[in-house]
Amino acid sequence: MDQYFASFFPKINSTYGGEIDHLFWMIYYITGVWFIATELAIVYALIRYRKRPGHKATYTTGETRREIGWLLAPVLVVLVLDFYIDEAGVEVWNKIKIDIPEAAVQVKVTGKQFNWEMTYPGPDAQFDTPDDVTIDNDLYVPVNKNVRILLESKDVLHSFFLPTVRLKQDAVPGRRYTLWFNATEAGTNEIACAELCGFGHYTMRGRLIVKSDEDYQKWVDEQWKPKG
Ligand SMILES: [Cu+2]
Repeated sequence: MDQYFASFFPKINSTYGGEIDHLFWMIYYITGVWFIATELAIVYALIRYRKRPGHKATYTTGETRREIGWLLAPVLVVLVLDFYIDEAGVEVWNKIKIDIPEAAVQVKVTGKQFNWEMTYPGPDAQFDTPDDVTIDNDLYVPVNKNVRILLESKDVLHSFFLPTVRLKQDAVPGRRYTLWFNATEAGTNEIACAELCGFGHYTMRGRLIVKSDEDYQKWVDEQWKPKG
């Protein structure tokens, strides 16, 4: 079943993408079953207790044990399922947003009206030094390596979204977010802004370019060629 529905999503290109999709489908099925159950109950009640000659409406206070049971039992089941979803979600949340691993590459991503600035620290691995290189909208990373993203915004709320990686994070002015991912397949993927940020919001489209080790090194050498 998951395989069938998975075709609605872009192909996963990260180590943790499968866990995000698993959470998505779990919540989808749990809420889907409850949606159908409640709709069926409503339709049943509409037909069973419809207006008919000789049937008087009764007033229910919901105070008898039986009535209270009917209210509390579903609440309890929903609550248990809710905690179950929370528990499963926290694990994935910690892995992706809290426990940031050591990374081979670090890039500062700055959202602004209306593009993404990808700033590389250069050979000295320090930001805000003369060897920094900033590229608009294209994010180059090596395949199968941990990449650390420092996310900022210059003006308004943006949302850095890598659909194939299954990573999405709001960029709030004045805050810096540390994110990470590890892409598992070389190729070009989409970057989008997932927060309506002004009239040019739709133009905040970028490319995540995942390169093999060799190609990535070539790209690095190209960017930081010794001058002279
Ligand atoms: Cu934006």
